[in-house]
Amino acid sequence: MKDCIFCKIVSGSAPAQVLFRDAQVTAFRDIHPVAPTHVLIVPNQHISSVNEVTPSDEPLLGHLFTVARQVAEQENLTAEGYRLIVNTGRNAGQVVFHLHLHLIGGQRMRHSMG
Ligand code: DGP
Repeated sequence: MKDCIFCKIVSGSAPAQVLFRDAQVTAFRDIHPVAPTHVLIVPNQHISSVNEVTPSDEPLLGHLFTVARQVAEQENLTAEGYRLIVNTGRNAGQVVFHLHLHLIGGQRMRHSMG
């Protein structure tokens, strides 16, 4: 989608530290990391948020989690653990309206969910 920064990263027209890319999913480092490891995992196709997800997206979203697991392994996070976050809409603080999984790890996190 025109003017979507994550679509530009997916297509290679905007720079990012890409860790993984295949036909369906791209993973790249967050520009403002909140922990030693902070990776964003996005579907290559533009889905604005979880609000726009449909049953036909289920294989894609399953793959998103498989890639999250692979990136967690690559980043040596599996043993100590990590957090996956999907912000949806204003109250959750979603800033980029292209669905993404935050993969955060490398430090002990507070248990707060709010
Ligand atoms: P969210 O609040 O869930 O929409 O998080 C959006 C994240 O995207 C935020 O942690 C910062 C990151 N981000 C925004 N613009 C860019 C960019 O141009 N490049 C990269 N790598 N990350 C970005």
